[in-house]
Amino acid sequence: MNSEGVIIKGYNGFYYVWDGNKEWECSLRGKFRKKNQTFLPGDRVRFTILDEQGNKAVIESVMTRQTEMTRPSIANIQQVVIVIAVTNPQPDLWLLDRLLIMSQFQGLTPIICFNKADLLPDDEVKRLEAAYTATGIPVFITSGKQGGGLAGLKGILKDKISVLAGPSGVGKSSLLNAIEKELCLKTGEISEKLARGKHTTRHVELIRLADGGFLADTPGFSQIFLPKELKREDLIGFYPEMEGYRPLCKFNTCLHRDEPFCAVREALGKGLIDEGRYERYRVLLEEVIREERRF
Ligand SMILES: Nc1nc2c(ncn2[C@@H]2O[C@H](COP(=O)(O)OP(=O)(O)O)[C@@H](O)[C@H]2O)c(=O)[nH]1
Ligand SMILES: [Mg+2]
Ligand SMILES: [Zn+2]
Repeated sequence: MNSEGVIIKGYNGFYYVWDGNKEWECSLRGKFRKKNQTFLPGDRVRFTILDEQGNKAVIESVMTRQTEMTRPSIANIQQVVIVIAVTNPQPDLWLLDRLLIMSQFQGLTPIICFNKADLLPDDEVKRLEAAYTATGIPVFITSGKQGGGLAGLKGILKDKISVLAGPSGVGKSSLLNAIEKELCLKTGEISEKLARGKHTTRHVELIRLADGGFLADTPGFSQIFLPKELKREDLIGFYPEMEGYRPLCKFNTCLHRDEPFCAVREALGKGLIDEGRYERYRVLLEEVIREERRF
């Protein structure tokens, strides 16, 4: 009998495939080994059932990947949840803006999550959120520790393959554990990871969500380089709240620095664009220009 599903992890030469109802331990046909073809979590595969009771099957074919992400290697990611702590560690808005550029550049939908909201007064959290309201990018305020704000976040993760990104220590693994715990309570599953109390980020794995969809954890990182192919005049296109003004600039080569009749700067002057966002744009623009010159 044939079926299809999504690889949620590879481990010890087996691939674990979720078909919408249960998990199958799948081996590979020899032809894949000969071709040295590798499979990633997120890959959609067709498989033949070998042992219904024992949940054993063999993978027959893999469908074309829509997206492919490295470090960690995951196929068919649709959304990137960029997690930033409102404090402890201090919010790194440079990294947030770089990740927003990167994810859009790769064709992935960004989502912002300001976590550890329990540690900061509401008005200060609101101020962080306000800088990103005009972007139209969804912003969630959460506390992975106390469970606050998780309902909204879970809503947007439904039926999608999403990945958590952001610096280390911001609470990515805690968020994942909080979300997975609910799945286990709902389905009565016993998770080894929960028994151990903590996720490890060594094995790349998609975590099933209770309402459908998958979420993967990633280890933190502190540095993100902008894509080498990014051109100076295209950078503004990754600032959703600014790019709408670009066609109104007098010169179509405008980089929105100090050119006359720049509609982006006029909007900034009217308070329609967040100053911090614009200042970081200016610095990242110089970085893009420096990179262009190196090649
Ligand atoms: N106060 C508070 N602490 C949190 C929250 N989320 C995570 N933490 C703590 O922050 C630390 C880092 O969390 P972790 O999930 O490992 O962060 P990761 O490196 O991004 O995966 C741990 O000590 C957590 O208990 C939160 O929402 N509120
Ligand atoms: Mg972690
Ligand atoms: Zn301009």
